[in-house]
Amino acid sequence: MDPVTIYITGTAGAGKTTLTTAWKAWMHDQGYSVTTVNLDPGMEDPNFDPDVDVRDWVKLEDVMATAKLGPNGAQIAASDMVAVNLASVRDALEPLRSDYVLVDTPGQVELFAFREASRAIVEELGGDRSLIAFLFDPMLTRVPSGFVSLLLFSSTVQFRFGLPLVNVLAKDDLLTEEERHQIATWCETPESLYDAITATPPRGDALPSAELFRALEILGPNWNVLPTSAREERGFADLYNAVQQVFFGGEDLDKDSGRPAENH
Ligand SMILES: Nc1nc2c(ncn2[C@@H]2O[C@H](COP(=O)(O)OP(=O)(O)O)[C@@H](O)[C@H]2O)c(=O)[nH]1
Ligand SMILES: [Mg+2]
Repeated sequence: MDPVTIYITGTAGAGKTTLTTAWKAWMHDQGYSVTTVNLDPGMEDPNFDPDVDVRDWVKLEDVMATAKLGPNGAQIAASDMVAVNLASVRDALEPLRSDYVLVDTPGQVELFAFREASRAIVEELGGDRSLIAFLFDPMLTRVPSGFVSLLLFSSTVQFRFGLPLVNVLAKDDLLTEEERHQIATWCETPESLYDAITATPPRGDALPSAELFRALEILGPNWNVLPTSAREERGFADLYNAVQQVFFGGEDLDKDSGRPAENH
């Protein structure tokens, strides 16, 4: 069976790289077979040691030097060059034969979500056993307008890729108990989020919050945002179960094979 490939995406600094490392360690401890891939040509995190690193083929600093581009232009050029080198990434990944592949995506979400090359990357790397984990930044999530904006953003990403998507609240150790409870309530009862977002009237000709919320309801996003903390190693079992739910309908996996246990 082909591996389940999970693309970890979200706004810059949301915690993608840290979560990729911590979740891999957790899966490894549980006895699941997992590998990590770095798709960020600009990755400079010394704590991240991916099994397959696109920087073996495309490095942001090299693109800047050879194409004489500034960091922004080079990031765009480099993310397109990743697509060109994808066969090499796949060839490096193939002999590792894991059941799960965690893919860390470029720091800036738009380089993954809004570049045409990314669709080709996802298609070639994970095919129809791909899933997107969209990270919610805790500082945005705790504010009603930030939370609604991230729900809209994650729906946009899901729409772009046409893939299953799991919403993940990252770094929830940075939130107070009260904030965590508030976010959980918004997830469980969207009406409470409606009340929160309509409490402040919009200024000038800003889009009325109530209308925006109705649009969100029609979109029918996944309201559930799974709380995690890579720092405190929390939430990984729930995240893993959410992935299971998508691909195996929630069956237990056999710890030796990482596949659904046959006698269940
Ligand atoms: N408190 C806390 N900080 C975190 C956590 N995960 C990541 N960070 C910090 O958030 C910053 C950005 O993390 P990083 O993984 O590089 O984000 P990325 O740009 O989305 O890949 C770094 O300073 C991390 O140390 C977490 O679970 N808790
Ligand atoms: Mg990163």
